[in-house]
Amino acid sequence: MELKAVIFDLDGVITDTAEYHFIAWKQLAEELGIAIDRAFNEQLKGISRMESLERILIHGGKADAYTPEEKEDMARRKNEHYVSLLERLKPEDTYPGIRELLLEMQREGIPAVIASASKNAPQILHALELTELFSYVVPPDSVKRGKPAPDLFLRGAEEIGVPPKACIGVEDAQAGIEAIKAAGMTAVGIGEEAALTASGADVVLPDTTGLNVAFLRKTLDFKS
Ligand code: B16
Ligand code: MG
Repeated sequence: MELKAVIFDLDGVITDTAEYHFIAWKQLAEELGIAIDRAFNEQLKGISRMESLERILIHGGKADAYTPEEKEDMARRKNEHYVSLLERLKPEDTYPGIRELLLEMQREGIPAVIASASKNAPQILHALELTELFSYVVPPDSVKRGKPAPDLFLRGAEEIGVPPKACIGVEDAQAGIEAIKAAGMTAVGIGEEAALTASGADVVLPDTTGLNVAFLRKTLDFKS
C-alpha cells in the first residue's frame, strides 16, 4: 500500500499545548473546588472542550450542580485562560522533527492534514508558522462525533480524496488512537507505549524525533 497522506492530531503531537490545556483546566477546577492531577488529565486529551468540562464535573461529584448557561460560561473562561497561554507559543515550540517531517512530506508530494478536536488549531498553526505545510485543517464543528469516533479522521481523508487505508494517523491520546483505528487507518502513537498499544496503536514512539517518511512508509507496508 502506497502512503498517500498523513493525518495529524495537534495538541500533544505537533506541539505541547496539552500542557496549556492542563494548566487552564486545573485553574477552573480549583475555582469549583475540584482537584485534578496529571493522571486524570490523560482522560481529557483529544476530548472536546464541553465534554472535558463534563468529565471534570463528574470527577468532582458535581455533574448536576450547574445549569447549561453556567457550564457555557465555565468553558468560555477556561478557553480565555488557554488562549492567553497560547500567546507564548513560538515556532521553536514545534516538537522536534515535526517541521522536518512536514517539509520532507511536501517534497515527496504527501499531503499533511490536521484532525484536531481543538477549535484553536488554526491559531496554533499560525503561531508555529506551520499553516502553509498543511493541505487541510478539519473544522471540529464539521463532524457529528468527536474522538474516539472516526469522524474527524475520515473527514480529513475525504477532503483530500485519499482512501483511509492509504493514510497514517498520528496521535498522543488513547481516544485519538481509537478514532484512527475506527477510521480504518494505520495508527502511530506518540507517548506511553502500554496505554497507546492497548488502544490499538500499530506502533508507538516515545516522542516525535523518530518520525520521518521512510519510517511512516515502512509502518504502512508492514501493517497493511
Ligand atoms: P479547544 P487534539 C484537543 O486537541 C485536546 O487534546 C483537548 O485537550 C481539548 O479539550 C480539545 O482539543 C478541544 O480544544 O478547547 O481548543 O477547542 O489533541 O484533538 O489536537
Ligand atoms: Mg492530542
